[in-house]
Amino acid sequence: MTALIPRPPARPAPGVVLLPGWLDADEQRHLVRACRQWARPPAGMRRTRLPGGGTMSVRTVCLGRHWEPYRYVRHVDGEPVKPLPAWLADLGRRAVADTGLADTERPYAPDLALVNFYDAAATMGLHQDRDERSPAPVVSLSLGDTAVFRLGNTRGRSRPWTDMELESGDLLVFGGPARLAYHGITRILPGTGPADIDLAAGRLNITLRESGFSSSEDGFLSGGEGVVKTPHTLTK
Ligand code: MD6
Ligand code: FE
Repeated sequence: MTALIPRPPARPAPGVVLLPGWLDADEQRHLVRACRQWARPPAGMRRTRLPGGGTMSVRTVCLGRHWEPYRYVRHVDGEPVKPLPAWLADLGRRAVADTGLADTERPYAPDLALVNFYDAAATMGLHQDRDERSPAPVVSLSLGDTAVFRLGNTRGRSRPWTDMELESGDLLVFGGPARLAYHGITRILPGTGPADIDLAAGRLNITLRESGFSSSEDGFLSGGEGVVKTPHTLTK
């Protein structure tokens, strides 16, 4: 919802920048419609099964590389993962630039995205994003219902933490000393999303990341799967 009082940019921790309302309604609608296409099979949106036997409450579709606990692969159910469109990588680059967190030495070059859909009951437990090898920031875009995002610390799942609301159109960039901070979604506030972005209910979150893996390294060229834990270079 459009705030009556504009929310100012925030820097809740070193390396974390929130730019409220970074996406306008047209951009949000475009992203929602793109997510709807990506969600279709093959390699469409699904609930992720956890090794302990549980199932995540969010539904996920990945672009570029598929995340499964706790690695990135190029195929899902035998189908190739959909590519990450260049326009979405460009959007990620612009996002990082706008937060001032860009690395002057090296352009931000995301090669994968996770798209998560939350219904009113979905949450995401406190976790670290640590299956990437690149230290580059994670770019997070929120669409639809407002979520309560819990930003914790790098030591563990206990306090201190800061709760903040992520509204539709908000950009959150997560990098630097916070890159490995625990974080999660404690709840969704149903009915809070904008009416004009073609998302009737729920919340979409798109995170863009640099895997830090070369395309040959994860078995793509050899046709296999799984992350090979060998040193890599940051050259393409
Ligand atoms: C979400 N986001 O907003 C979940 N991870 O639905 C994440 O897990 C996340 O927003 C890394 C960086 C930014 C994020
Ligand atoms: Fe995360």
